[in-house]
Amino acid sequence: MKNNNSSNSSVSFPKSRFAWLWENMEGRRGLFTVALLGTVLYNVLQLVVPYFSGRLVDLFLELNDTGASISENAHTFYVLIGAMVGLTLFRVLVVYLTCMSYEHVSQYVLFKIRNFLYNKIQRQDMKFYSTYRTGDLMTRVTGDLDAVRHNIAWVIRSIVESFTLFGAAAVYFLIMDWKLALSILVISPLIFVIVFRFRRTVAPKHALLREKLAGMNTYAQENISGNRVVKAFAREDYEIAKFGRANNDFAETNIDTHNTWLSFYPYVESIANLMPIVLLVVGGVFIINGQISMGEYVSFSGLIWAIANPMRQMGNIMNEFQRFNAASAKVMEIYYSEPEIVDAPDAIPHPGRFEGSIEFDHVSFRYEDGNLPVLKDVSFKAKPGETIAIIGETGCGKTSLIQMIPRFYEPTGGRVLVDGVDVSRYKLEDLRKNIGLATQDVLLYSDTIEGNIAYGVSHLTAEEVVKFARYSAAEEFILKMPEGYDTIVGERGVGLSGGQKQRISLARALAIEPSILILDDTTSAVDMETEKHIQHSLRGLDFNCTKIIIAQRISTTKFADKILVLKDGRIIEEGSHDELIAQGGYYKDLVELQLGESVEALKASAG
Ligand code: DUT
Ligand code: MG
Repeated sequence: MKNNNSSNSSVSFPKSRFAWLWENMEGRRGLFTVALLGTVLYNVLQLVVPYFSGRLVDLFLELNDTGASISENAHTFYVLIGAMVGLTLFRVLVVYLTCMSYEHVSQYVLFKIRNFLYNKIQRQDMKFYSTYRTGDLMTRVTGDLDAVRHNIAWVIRSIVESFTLFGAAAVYFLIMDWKLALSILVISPLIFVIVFRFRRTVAPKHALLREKLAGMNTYAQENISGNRVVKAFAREDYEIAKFGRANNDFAETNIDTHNTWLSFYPYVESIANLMPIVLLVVGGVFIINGQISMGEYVSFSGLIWAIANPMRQMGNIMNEFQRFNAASAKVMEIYYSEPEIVDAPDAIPHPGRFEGSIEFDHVSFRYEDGNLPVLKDVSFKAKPGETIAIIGETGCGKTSLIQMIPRFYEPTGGRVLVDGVDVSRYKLEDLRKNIGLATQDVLLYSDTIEGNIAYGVSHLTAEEVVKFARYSAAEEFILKMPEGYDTIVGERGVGLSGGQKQRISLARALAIEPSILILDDTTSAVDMETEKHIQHSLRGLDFNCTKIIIAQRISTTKFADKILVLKDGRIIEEGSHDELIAQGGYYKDLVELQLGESVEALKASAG
């Protein structure tokens, strides 16, 4: 698998990140808006309490006899205290409810996008799967998506919070005393300059960090699923060291990313700390001059944090926002990806069975990432019910050829026709439902044997499962299994031999009673006797079916109506077993090689 998808964060998407989030919030947009308003509200309320304390000071403390003034104005005093306590409690309630709402909305969006992505990934074509590494895809639906969630639950909230707090405090200061307010606020733009510089430094680090994480996940995923190979070559230490390096690399990148803020932090902190000093000096002078009251000064200094803290918080927010930026690009890339092989807009529906005729009409093909043509001007026909065998040395293009029939790939030249119609004209689902495919590397699901056989037709009865197991000569070994057809196989179940797996995969392909059956080296791992049984049942299937069989053994190809000999992507010989032997070419040599005797000698001994 290639890794050419690592850093295309510059790709453009149909929607901006925020428009995309908004789109996925559908159903919870109202709640999210209310939460945002709640955030604005509780931050404004944060300023009201200091306002009241300022009023208290002015009303009572500035007088000479505080005790006497409190007892005289007891009513006002208690109202002010009560309002402060009441407002604080109310504010806590609003904070609680808004936090719950953000969490709820973020989980809702996470759930929605994750399902959407899974759906997207399921429907991708072969090219997608050879482009993206599994570990990378896993990272997108887990870690990256979580960064998106975090953006809703925390980053957006923090931005609104900081700006409200700062804005409200600034307005409040300006109303109280614009000169004192300006002398403090004039410092703040400096912080924005620093934070934007920080953004430029940290953004590429987050992109890198995200790649390292995906890389590490890919190592882990490949080594866990490929652990038999690791063991076979006794490469555990090597793999552990390799993972250790990836892990270390990730940790270091992480530290580096977080340290980035540390190099900006002293400036921001100094500027933030400058504000109370300015207040002390300028405010002090203003009090002496009588320009502001003591109470106003108390309100100012009680609120100076509302200006300074959002400034301090900016770095943190920017950091998390860049993480979201890097991650969301990865998520959106999959979100907006489209398979290249899709139904034509005017695709022909074909709900029923196909007759099963196949025609390759001057088909050529090359893989997008390969530079050599894999198929060159391949033409042949198969009538409904016929058996076509394809033989040829490894890498000559057999698997590539059969992948054109279910449209896993599309020819770069020529056409593939099924029932006389170009396969690209059918609806993909209708076409593929009619094709039973047993691939070269067998993958069984962690499910019962019965479940695996019935994978393509969930309503298959137990009798039918047995029937298809018999066709593929699998019944005997299945019955010897601890729980017969209910034995769990696959990753966590009992192990099966290569030939056993092949037979289950053959039964699975047969179970859909396809109009076209494609077997890619499906009997390569079974013994001659079993293969004979399979060949026999394939000839006697109780449904009509055109068969394309890729094989290496003459015993498999012998009974085919037509044998195609493929060499370097070209058909070099074509005909029945006898015809090809008579022709005396590659096929005849192969027969002799496999039988260990010359054809002539065999004929003579047969008499
Ligand atoms: N190839 C690619 N990309 C792929 C698959 C194959 O470039 O995703 C190349 C490898 C090979 C050629 O295409 O050179 C044909 O491969 P194919 O898998 O069709 O060969 P085969 O005839 O099925 O070989 P085997 O008998 O080993 O299965
Ligand atoms: Mg192959």
